[in-house]
Amino acid sequence: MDLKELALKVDIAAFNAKPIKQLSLENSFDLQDAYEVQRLAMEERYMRGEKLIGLKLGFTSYAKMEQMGVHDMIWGRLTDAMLIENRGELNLNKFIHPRAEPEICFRVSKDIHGEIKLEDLDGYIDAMAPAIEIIDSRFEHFKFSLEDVVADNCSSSALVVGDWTKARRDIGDLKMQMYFNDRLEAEGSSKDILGDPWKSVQAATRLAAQYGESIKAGYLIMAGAATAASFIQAGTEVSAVVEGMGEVGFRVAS
Ligand code: OOG
Ligand code: MG
Repeated sequence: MDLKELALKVDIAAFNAKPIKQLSLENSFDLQDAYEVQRLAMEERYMRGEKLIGLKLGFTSYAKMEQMGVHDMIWGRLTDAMLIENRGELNLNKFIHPRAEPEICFRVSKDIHGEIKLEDLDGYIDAMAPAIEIIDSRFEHFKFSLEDVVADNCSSSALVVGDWTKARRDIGDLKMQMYFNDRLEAEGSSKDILGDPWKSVQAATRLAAQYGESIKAGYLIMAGAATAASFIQAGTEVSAVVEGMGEVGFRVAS
């Protein structure tokens, strides 16, 4: 099977915001192949001028695993084209069926080579911020297998990052809320992210090393959603609050 062909399929689906059938329905490929499809699909984006700005972890919370029926941690790549300014606007025409989820974002302050131990991460991360990830599966009905979603760069499509605060370790139980037009849409705790979001950062260093991706100073690491994701609609003001870190938000254009 031609992995490059699968990569072009997901890339074109993302580029045109047109859903496709799950790749796994007609192709048999394993997890390692899926990460290779993701890498090849990202090459297409880089060729169009997009720049890698960081990594994201997925299915780091039970709420997300249950919602999507996938029970293994996954990772994907973030590019500058996915960034939405805090309090900025998101235009739905570039998306298929986008959903939003509340997250915590970490900022890398020093190049990371290889896996870093949990207790040594302080030397590499200088700041953290409340964030919202907008995910948009390229597969029909937002349905996928583990291999499908990995090939599709873990549904990554956009992110909004709030104001940075100095990184600290004691963030193991912070309330995380997402609001749609000031109505509480989802609520969880940072402990729902692997028991401690720093564990997501640790996992990112392990996975990046395993797959030969480098993590550079200035990169962002999205730790994964604390709650299930919700579909967003035109005209909605979406915001997220992480206890002690402040608020982040965007408006869905109408
Ligand atoms: C896959 C992406 C999962 C998270 O934070 O758990 C993810 C999906 O749900 O489509 O980003
Ligand atoms: Mg996410």
